[in-house]
Amino acid sequence: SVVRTQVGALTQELKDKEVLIRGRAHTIRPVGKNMAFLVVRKKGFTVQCLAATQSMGVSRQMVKFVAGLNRESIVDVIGVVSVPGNPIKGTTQQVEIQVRKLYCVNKAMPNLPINIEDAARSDVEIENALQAGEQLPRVNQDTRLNFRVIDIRTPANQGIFRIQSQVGNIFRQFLLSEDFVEIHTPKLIAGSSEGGSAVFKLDYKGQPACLAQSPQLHKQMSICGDFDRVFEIGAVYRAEDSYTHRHLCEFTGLDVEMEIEKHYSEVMDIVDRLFVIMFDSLNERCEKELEAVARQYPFEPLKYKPNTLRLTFEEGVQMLKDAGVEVDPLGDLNTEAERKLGQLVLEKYGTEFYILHRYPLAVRPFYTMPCYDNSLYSNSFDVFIRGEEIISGAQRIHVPEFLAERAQACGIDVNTISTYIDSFRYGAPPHGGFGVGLERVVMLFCGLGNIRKTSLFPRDPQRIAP
Ligand code: ATP
Ligand code: AMO
Repeated sequence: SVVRTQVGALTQELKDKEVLIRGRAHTIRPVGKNMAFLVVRKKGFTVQCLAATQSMGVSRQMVKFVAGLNRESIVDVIGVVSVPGNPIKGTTQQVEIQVRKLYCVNKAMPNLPINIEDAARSDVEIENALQAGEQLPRVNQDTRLNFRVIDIRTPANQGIFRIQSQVGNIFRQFLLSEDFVEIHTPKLIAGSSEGGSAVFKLDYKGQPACLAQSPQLHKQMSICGDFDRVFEIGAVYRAEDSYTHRHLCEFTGLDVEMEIEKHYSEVMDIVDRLFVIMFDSLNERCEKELEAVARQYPFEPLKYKPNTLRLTFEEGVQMLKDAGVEVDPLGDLNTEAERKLGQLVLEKYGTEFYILHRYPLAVRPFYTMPCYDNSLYSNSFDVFIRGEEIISGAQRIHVPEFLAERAQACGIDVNTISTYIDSFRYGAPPHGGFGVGLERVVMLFCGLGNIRKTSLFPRDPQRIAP
């Protein structure tokens, strides 16, 4: 009887057993008219199958059929497992299947727009081949993204999105275990939630509306509604107008909001514990995936400490000044200064993950609580991996009159957020929270230089397809 099994489960223990596997025709190599090798791939595992007229009663016609398969077609292979004398090169499974029958379940088109092994090649491989006088095709990013369905079949991409899935899982597991409630806030809202112009506007049955720039207003309103601690994993929309390596027009936000007793450090404590557990768990659960990513895009494992370093913005500015970098002490750090500070922190403290807090109030959103001791600064923070921002967070203003005043001062039309401001008139506890960009976490944890690599179907100012 035939054993239905998976490519990844094919071991030498199955020797002489007849098996049925389903997978893709990864590569096809005919040898003369009487033999054809077919490598079948499933979930990143590969096995070599041999269709030969000398064995299993295979006809010449059958060999021709195998030889003529289009790559990436879906096939069912029935055959007997054998263990070859010499190790098989280039497949993950160390057995071979002697094909008895083969069905093409659904065929792929003959010449795919990109080849998996071209898309899976590392720059180093291409350079080495060049040195040896051989030219290997390089698939550029736009082509990859245009044919993303094929591109995401590469081992590195399979790894990236399995890691991404784990980031979301670990986030949810940790927060549920800390008594947070998962919420789902509306993505169609009346106005901008972050201030600024990067908003997608739309017509909501005759009323002006927009796509939520964050769940900010509604996560805070949920706190006013007596959920002490909430989180959300959801889509965030930003009408960014410039094309950068780290901005998308739609990304996944991991958002947290919680009551606090006294100090915004309680929010930073959650960030600290969550992310140390996150990194430990990723290293543990995603070993294979991280290896697959590193094989194509080499990177050093992230350096982090069991207790996350916290620096004040003023301390950060001083470190930059000492290194000869001029920055506005009450302005924001630009991308270059953030990177430089990341380097300085690594040299001085040996970590690539740290929190910078007490930002100047002027560069934070209207809902941010000023510092009690100095209103030029605020009870807020950003969190960095390898010198790039992954999180913004803060204590929020919970006094309605002050909130309205700050919104106005920041140029926001208070009418568009009146229900939000009113929420604080019904009694609101002190609270704070933060927002994480999922794609940025994966990009920076894996040292990838472009956020399009960690977005399954990225939306940027130039792309809304596929
Ligand atoms: P966030 O939206 O959380 O603040 P961010 O990474 O966009 O994340 P910002 O504080 O907006 O951070 O900006 C930090 C720096 O990043 C800016 O000083 C600017 O140099 C650069 N930057 C931000 N947005 C853009 C953009 N759309 N295009 C180009 N550069 C940008
Ligand atoms: P902020 O605007 O800093 O804060 O966004 C939070 C985090 O989201 C990510 N991010 C982005 N990722 C991809 N493409 C973008 N265009 C983009 N913009 C931001 C970053 C950033 O750190 N409401 C606050 C959070 C809070 O205080 O709770 C907010 O939205 O990783």
